[in-house]
Amino acid sequence: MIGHNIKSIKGREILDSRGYPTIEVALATESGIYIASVPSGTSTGKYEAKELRDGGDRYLGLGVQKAIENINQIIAPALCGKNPQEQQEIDNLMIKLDGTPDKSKLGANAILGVSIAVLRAGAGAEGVPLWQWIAEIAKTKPLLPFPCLLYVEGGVHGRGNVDAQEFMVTLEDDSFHEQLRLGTETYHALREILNKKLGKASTNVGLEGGFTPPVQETEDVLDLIMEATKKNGAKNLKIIIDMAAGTFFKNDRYYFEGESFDQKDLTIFYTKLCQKYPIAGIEDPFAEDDWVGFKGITQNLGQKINIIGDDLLATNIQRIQEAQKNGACNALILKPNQAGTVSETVKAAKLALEHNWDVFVKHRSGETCDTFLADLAVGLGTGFLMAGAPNRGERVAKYNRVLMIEQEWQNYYC
Ligand code: 2PG
Ligand code: MG
Repeated sequence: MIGHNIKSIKGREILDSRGYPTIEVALATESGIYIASVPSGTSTGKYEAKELRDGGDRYLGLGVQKAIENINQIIAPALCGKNPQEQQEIDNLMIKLDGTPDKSKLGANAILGVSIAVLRAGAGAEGVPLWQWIAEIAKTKPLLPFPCLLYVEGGVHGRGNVDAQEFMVTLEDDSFHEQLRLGTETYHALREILNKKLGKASTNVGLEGGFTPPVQETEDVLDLIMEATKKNGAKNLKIIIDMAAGTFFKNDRYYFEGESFDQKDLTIFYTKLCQKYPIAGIEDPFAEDDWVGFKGITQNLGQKINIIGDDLLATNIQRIQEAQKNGACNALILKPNQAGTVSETVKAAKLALEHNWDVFVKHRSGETCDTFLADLAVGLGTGFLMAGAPNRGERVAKYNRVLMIEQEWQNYYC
């Protein structure tokens, strides 16, 4: 009889897709070794669980050796011998060992790496794919997601072009693989248009594989995307923009495209965009503490489009509850590293789903090739996966994992 209890846990320092250190965890049971790694953001919100970084000169102060020491010397001894299928109990134990509200003592990066490795070991003990194990522990109905493909990047991801951070697209078709094909062909159509109109350098890509053309205005980007869609004959295109408005908010004003806006003017700007383009959602249209701005836009546009809380909600149960109580938004960005454990991530998703919110499982600008997000989106049945452009290995890895699940799916449901 093979034992499934945790035998050892080890952390190591690896690089993320931006060339900054992050954590990889290897967890062993008698039945196997389970690996997990942790992403990291650039436009990080202040309500996220805190990553532990070393400071000093090494790796520009971004080393994670202290967090790894916490894994090897504090978390591992406490978890060895435990049954990895007790996800909630193990996550609670790590939260207790940390003892801070934002996981700043042991580091949310340390805790999340272990939490995902435990989840993988739990699935291994059960002998089922990860997405199915997630559905089992979360008591959710699995569903293949729509890919929300990133086409253009600006703001702090794109370096000096348009101020809005991300322009994403969903396209309707019968299956995930057809949606991915159509979306990817349209991405290549956009590359051709950019090449022709703005020269080769305009198809350089940003942190998440989106093009970073030298255009300054949101409408210019949207026109280019519409042109690419028409060229490719793609139907039912929907656009989602991540404004990441916190990145251009200062002293109660929004400094955007060479002008300064208050909440009312910015809402008018968004309303006009929605009248002109097929926009399905706006993520972080206002800064993370601007509840007034969020409430206003949800009242105005919330019937028609998703007002999506990312930095506003930070995958945090209390903030989601607050937003539901006062109608500040109507959709959730779900990022496991904002919460810091698998169990809290699951709770956040369920809270949103029970409220009939759309839930977008989302990557970070600093990613690894870990494909956990794909299983998470399928297992929780969130309906949407935002994993960047169909370009850059760490982005494509997640979409490719859904393609694999699509085939596994046949064995379970067809
Ligand atoms: C966001 C994320 C992911 P970052 O704002 O939604 O695109 O950006 O990981 O840089 O915080
Ligand atoms: Mg965002």
